[in-house]
Amino acid sequence: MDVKNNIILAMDLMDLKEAERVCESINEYIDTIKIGYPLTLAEGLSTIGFFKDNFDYKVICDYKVADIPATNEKIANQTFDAGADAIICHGFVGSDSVDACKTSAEDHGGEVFLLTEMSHPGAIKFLQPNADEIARMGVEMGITNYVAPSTRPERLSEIRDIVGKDAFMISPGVGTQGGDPRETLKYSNALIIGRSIYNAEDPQKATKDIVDSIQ
Ligand code: OMP
Repeated sequence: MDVKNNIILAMDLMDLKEAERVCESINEYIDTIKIGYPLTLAEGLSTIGFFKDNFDYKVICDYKVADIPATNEKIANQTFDAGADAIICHGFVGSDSVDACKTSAEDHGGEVFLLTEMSHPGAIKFLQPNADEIARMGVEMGITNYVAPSTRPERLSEIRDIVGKDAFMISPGVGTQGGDPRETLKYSNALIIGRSIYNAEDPQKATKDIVDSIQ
């Protein structure tokens, strides 16, 4: 996936009008948006089409899909039928569940991102000990897109070594969670940034500052 300025906006505002205002103010810097449960549950699955029709964004649906294969397939099909370009799925559920998302993505001409280790402190207990295995599973399955945490550059580096230099890796945790944009981009292809932009007093300036800092 080609991401303008290597920045993906994590749009977790729960009011579509507010989200639209933020997007309008930073449109010159952004061409890819990630939406998740907050906005989708508040405003509906049609928000995917809203961002595609009004901004021509690539839309990554962060539904962290983590169910049995049959249910994953239904979730992924609904997501792609609604116009999503990509879906994020969890890896800890195993290869059969991930494969259901991957197959749905292929059937719809979309992409799947495999979440390896998460960015928050709680991920250290259960996810971190298994994250390398999850990444290796992804490689064996032929998955080329990964999510890994900007809050732990040393782990980013290790996960990059596993998935290989040609994999496309995107990283949340920049800014509010403590991750550093420049450090993250040593290993990752793109930054996922939410609150540091949409909660900023001036989202346009906040985005421009980040863009300037990584150039
Ligand atoms: P901010 O912390 O506000 O920049 O938002 C980060 C975004 O990335 C949110 O939408 C999170 O749900 C998401 N995220 C993480 O923060 N950590 C992860 O490990 C994985 C994700 C994700 O899958 O995008």
